Amino acid sequence: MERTGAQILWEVLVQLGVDVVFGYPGGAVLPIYDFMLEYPIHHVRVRHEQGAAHMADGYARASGKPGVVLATSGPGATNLVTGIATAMMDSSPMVCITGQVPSSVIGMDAFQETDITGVTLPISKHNYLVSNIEEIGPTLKEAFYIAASGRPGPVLVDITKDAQNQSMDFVWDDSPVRLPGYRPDLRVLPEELERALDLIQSSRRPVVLAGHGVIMSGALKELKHFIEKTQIPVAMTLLGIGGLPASHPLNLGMMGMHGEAWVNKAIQEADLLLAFGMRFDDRVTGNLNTYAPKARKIHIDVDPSEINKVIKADVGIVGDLRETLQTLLPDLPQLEHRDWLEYIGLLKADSAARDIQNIPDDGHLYAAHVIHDIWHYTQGEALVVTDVGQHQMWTAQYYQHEHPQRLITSGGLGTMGFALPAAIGARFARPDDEIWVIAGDGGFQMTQAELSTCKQEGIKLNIAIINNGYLGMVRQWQELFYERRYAATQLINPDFVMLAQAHGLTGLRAESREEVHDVVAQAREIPGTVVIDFQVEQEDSVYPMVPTGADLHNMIRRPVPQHEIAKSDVRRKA
Ligand SMILES: Cc1cc2nc3c(=O)[nH]c(=O)nc-3n(C[C@H](O)[C@H](O)[C@H](O)COP(=O)(O)OP(=O)(O)OC[C@H]3O[C@@H](n4cnc5c(N)ncnc54)[C@H](O)[C@@H]3O)c2cc1C
Ligand SMILES: Cc1ncc(C[n+]2csc(CCOP(=O)(O)OP(=O)(O)O)c2C)c(N)n1
Ligand SMILES: [Mg+2]
Repeated sequence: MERTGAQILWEVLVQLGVDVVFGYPGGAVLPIYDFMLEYPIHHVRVRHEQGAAHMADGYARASGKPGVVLATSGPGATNLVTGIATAMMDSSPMVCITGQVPSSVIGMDAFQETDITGVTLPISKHNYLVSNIEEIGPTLKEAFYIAASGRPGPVLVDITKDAQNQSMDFVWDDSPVRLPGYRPDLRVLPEELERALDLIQSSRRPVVLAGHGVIMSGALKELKHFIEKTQIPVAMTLLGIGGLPASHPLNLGMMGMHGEAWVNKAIQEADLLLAFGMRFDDRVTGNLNTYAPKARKIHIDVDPSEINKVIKADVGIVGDLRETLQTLLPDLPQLEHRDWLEYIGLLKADSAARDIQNIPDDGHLYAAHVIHDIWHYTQGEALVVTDVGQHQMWTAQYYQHEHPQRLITSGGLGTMGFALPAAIGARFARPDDEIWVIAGDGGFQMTQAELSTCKQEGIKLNIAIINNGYLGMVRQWQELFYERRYAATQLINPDFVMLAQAHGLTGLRAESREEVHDVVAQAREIPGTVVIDFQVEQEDSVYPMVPTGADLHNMIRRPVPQHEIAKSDVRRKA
């Protein structure tokens, strides 16, 4: 049947199972928008294209399916850049469709012309410029396949306006995508598995480093089975959180810059590290010259370029983590590491008194109180989306997750402004889940315009603004490393309660710990989006901390106030 390029685009999206698109119109995509209402796909009109990109990313992280963005050429397309880079760093699948000026004027500095394939080349998994109607269908199919297969990532498809307007006979082709040279399905070599098994059996102090790849490959059951059979303790990366229930006795907690002290110490003393779907980010390793000096390394990753990129692997296995663990499991013997686990338990006891913020209610409201209490009242079952900064680290430390895809956070790029739009995207993936945004007062203001999108879409989110009056994480660095010269980090904020009200939403405020329970309870009851302004202690710091480039075991520890020494870990008691 005769179709325009714009119609073909929508038909292909329907065939690929797309149910929601996040976008913003403009001249170069008007032919596509003109047919939008004829197709059964919900379109969320955002307030800024960066918001659309983070929404698609949040949707992808909450569902495992690629999120879809639609934007116009020039400024529409360049507004996507931060969102695309964010998704690229954290391997999140996304397809961004942009309109481009007509092919006859490309290269002539036409109105709103930007070479967006050139701009996004280094920050996308792949991109295309489509200037011919015949390429629209096959290119979109390829784009979705590339975004979601192997190591997932963002793909951009730039379509010229003339290609959108051309017509041709269109029949949906459901044959599988074949791309010579793109091999996301590499098979594991048996001799590598043999070597891995030898190292596992001879190790006395092994640690599994569980990353985002555990969640992306769906290797939850396999990981649990693997560690229970081998009795190997597990350290989580920030993006791996939820890959193993926090309450599992072999789950040590988060590693790295703001990880638990005992976790980093265990890594430094280990004789074997098993890196499962993680990429040894510098926030995880600290000084590479002194990182896990006694440990052999087994690295399993679907992306061959990750093996030996940062850490030299004794055994490098390229393959999907779930499939690799499934192959390994039958040959694994039952193992015990009693002494090692006991030793880590001793390290833990010291850290619990020192590092966990267990401050009695002294009239001050600490961010850790708020996050701990939200965890407590939601019984750890909420989907939590954070922004970037101190509150993000406290969320990783104090909101314990039992399930995967329930902590959504920008790790690699650390993009302030991510939380609110990503949570809106997650809402479309998880219509029935309780969703909490935990954002800093600084980052929230970067994309706060998307409160209007919440109102327009009738979305329910609970938004906790951890309002410390500072760009807290930067202030902390200034306190520790720049002799407290607080240049450009103090914030004069809007009244967040009135801001919510101006958007037709509910605003609440809490200034003391007693008020936390009430505002959380109210927020959970009120049907629409609720913004809570938590006015917390201003000059509080995240501990422990490995300063950039320092040895992983040389953490700055929380000073131990006398009244805290006797207290035990609130999280585990609650
Ligand atoms: C303020 C701030 C502080 C931070 N502090 C910390 C910290 O203390 N600790 C910490 O851990 N992080 C911290 N981070 C996050 C850090 O920067 C990285 O984003 C994070 O460590 C990356 O985790 P990852 O390697 O598991 O995930 P990713 O970066 O997403 O990497 C996932 C890996 O899994 C692989 N993979 C994907 N799919 C599969 C599959 N199917 N099979 C096998 N492999 C697969 C990918 O190829 C990739 O190599 C911080 C970030 C910020 C913003
Ligand atoms: C877009 C962007 N700009 C700058 C930074 C650098 N940065 C990292 S954390 C941070 C402070 C965040 O402040 P806030 O949102 O108030 O959170 P807090 O640390 O106070 O919890 C800044 C400026 C960043 N990560 N992202
Ligand atoms: Mg702040």
